[in-house]
Amino acid sequence: MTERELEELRGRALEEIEAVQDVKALDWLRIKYLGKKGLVTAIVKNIKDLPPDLRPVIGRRANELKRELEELIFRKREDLLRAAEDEAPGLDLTLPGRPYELGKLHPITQILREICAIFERLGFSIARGPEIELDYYNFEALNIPPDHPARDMQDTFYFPEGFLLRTHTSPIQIRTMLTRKPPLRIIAPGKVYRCDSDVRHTPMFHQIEGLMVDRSVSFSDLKGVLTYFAKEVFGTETRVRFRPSYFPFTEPSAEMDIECVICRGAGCRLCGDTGWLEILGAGMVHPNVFKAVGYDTEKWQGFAFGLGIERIAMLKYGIDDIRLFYENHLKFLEQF
Ligand code: 2NL
Repeated sequence: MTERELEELRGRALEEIEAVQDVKALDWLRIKYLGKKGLVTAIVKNIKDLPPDLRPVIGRRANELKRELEELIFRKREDLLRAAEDEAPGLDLTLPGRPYELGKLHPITQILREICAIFERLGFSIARGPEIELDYYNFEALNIPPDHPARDMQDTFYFPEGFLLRTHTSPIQIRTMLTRKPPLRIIAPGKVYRCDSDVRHTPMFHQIEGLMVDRSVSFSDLKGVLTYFAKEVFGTETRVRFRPSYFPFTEPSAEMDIECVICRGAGCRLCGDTGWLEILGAGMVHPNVFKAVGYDTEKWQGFAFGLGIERIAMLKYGIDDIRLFYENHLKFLEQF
């Protein structure tokens, strides 16, 4: 083995490594030159058989060549792997990303917010309160007598120690009146609970109540505000009517109907051939309620109203089964 032969071997190795196209072929080259029985390995092994004067120089050059080839093969492997990655079929970096499935608000939440927004435009602000209530705020302060059917175990969910699940959002208004002085314009949205379950009733549903208290609030203010509300939700063409009614917490009391959304007054199955649909109850706040919260009935007057969100949503969208809101079928929910 001479220096020239060693140089020729180096030249061939460099050429072959340069030309190689895949990792497997590169592996074969590594074995060919640097493996146990490889060409460079053999030279290092056989140094002892060379004439003594050649040993140092050939030995050094052979070891240098070994390290050079190791380094070269390592780098070549990296290049080949990177190139293979870039060309891998099915990886197209220019493709647009997978879009997120955008979630949306539950239809009840949508209508609830829409209705709140209508009253906020009229100067009402949103008040909230606890869903677990005391008998006093839910019934007593609202002039609901102890023998009233709503207080029955069959109608209200009771906890031990005098707690209950609120059956309407009126206790929010009682709490607000107890902590704030009139004049007052609030709406009280939220979940309410009643022991009731069939095609038209779920044990939990949503309500919005409203309350306006000032020095000279009249029944015509009530009619004006609620007529505006109905036309905002169901369309400006929608006619409304008020009928006398009864609630323990208002006097006089009324119910408001809208013209049937299906037959527009002609009479159909939805409106029971009356041409009208009941959408809310309302009235002038009963003096006993004002007395319970310490408001001077000579000075202050007010109107209040209450409506069920599910009912409004069902009429607006033509839904015939209230339970659909709570079954979590995406096919239903995605429509809103
Ligand atoms: C209905 C009827 C109504 C009220 C709720 C109310 C609240 C206070 C004082 C007086 Cl603090 N009234 N709320 C008044 C009339 C009717 O709801 O049918 N709701 C679904």
